[in-house]
Amino acid sequence: MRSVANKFLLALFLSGSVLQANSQTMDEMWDSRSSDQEHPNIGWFKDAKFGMFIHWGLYSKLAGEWKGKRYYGSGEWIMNQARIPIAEYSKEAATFNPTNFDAEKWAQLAEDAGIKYMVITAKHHEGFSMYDSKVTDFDIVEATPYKKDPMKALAESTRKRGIQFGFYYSQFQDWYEPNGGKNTWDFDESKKDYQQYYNNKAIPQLKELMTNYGPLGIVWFDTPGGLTKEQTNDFIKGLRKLQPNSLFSSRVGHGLGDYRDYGDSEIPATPIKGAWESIYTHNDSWGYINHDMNFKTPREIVHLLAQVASKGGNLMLNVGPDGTGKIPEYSEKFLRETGKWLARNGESIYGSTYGLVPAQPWGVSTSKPGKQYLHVLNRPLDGKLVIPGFNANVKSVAILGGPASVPFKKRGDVLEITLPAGEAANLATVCVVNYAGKLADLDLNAPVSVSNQFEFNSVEAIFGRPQGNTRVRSLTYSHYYGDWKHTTCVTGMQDSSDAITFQLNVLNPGDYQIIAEYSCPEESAKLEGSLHIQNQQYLFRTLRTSEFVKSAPLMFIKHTLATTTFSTPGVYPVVLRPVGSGKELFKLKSLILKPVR
Ligand code: FHN
Repeated sequence: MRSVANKFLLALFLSGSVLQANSQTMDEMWDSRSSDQEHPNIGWFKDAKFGMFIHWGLYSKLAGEWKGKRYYGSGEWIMNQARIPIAEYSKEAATFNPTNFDAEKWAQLAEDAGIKYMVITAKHHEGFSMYDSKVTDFDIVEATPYKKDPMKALAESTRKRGIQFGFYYSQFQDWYEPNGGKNTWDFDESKKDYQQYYNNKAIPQLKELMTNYGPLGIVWFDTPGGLTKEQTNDFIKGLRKLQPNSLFSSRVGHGLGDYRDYGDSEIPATPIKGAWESIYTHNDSWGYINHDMNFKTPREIVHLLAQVASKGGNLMLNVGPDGTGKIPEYSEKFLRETGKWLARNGESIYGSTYGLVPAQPWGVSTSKPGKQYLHVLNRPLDGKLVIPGFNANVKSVAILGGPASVPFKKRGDVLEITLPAGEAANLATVCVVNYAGKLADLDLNAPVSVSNQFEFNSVEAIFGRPQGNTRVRSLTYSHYYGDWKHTTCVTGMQDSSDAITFQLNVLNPGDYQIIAEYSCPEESAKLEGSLHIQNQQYLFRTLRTSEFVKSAPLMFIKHTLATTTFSTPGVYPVVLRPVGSGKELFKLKSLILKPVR
């Protein structure tokens, strides 16, 4: 029966009809691929490493303000945040006239930034189509004085520069349509017929996008709903017939799709094999907001790119053009600076896989056959990079875009590289270590380096070994609205049988402060905990910071728990546990070892 239903669904798909089913949540985890084989065209994606996301719609014209009230966070959600009735919101189209839009300028910016693929919103949740659609008049050609289709030009301008082009499509949420998902202020959600929405809008529009704009590198689905896993599989099969080479994001739903998208502004805590992508806003909003000036600097973008690449993934960074079609000045400026860094150091990013040198106080690594690229994000005071556990024969070490050979020495399996002076100005210096032999895969249980050559050494929660009820997990929260943040923390420690142990590889003896960076709600404040190191126990009492509520900020404090003296280099375990109260001690983000100067 099932195969008959699927065939029926496939036929319906191609004729534009899809069966309705129970909705699913945005948090639907990546549980299984639509097949075990990778998409035959996944290679360009895994090599590309750096993409540009563009959120551009009617919301860009509102710029985070409605009837004199300013909204913060996701500017593209203003219709929802302000619960603007369709009758009012749709009128905005009559004055949407993006005469500053210039496809060549946007594509050139992407090229200058070292970007290899671009994904732009064809239709976001607001339901307005930013392309010439025959399915609805609520689109940029029929409903605005602009009357042109910007997507045709952008597709051509990117493609001629060798940049893969793709569309973002909100396949379930559509606040303009009576049967689209999640407009609960104009409609009664319980009376909606999602099947009708898929039949009459989502599927016909996806067909238009996958037929009229040339070969698409990616179709980037978002906030899935209204289909079962089986129906999503058939939905995918129907689309594949239109563009077999196009890659589908995992937000098509049910853990399907051709590569995994993490949560908004989320990087996995450990290296991940396979094809995956972290997506970040450039400021705090996807859509343009004129009062959001929190733009990530070139250094922050480069460090973010290095962090993501060191774990094996792609970074797709979003820009939000304004209602006139202009990309914000600081997005242009900072992306171009990033491009200059990539022009010199791109070899360490493009085509790389996750690094085999575990994260160090100085930075992270990426890999290519016979090479480790060491991204120096935090320059050691003595200019010496120490890489413990480098069990391979080093042939040479160079600086990308700099000296072809820099001094290095090996003491056992410890590699030490002397960085040339004057590199500090670089957003991130990259050492390339050419080696023979095979480096072992990453051991996440390896001790974490601690050195007095840095202002501080942050030992992240993921490197802790939990005992008892203790769990290491990613916590999601936001500051404004929809500007999701993720922090991996040690959680669940409530009794003395619960503990977290870190193994510190102390490279330089001396005095160090031991600081816990944690979040602590009122109910856990003033609880006693203990820190155990070098046969010494240090007791402490927690300090209150903030409650853990997903839609509110999760605030952290840096609390000095102990001062200790390491008399010799070596591996030292440090154990944290509650004295025992039955309440969670705190949510530990990191342990910080700060050399006493
Ligand atoms: O609701 C959308 C949001 O507006 C934005 O498009 C992001 C981009 O990843 N996706 C959804 C929230 O995760």
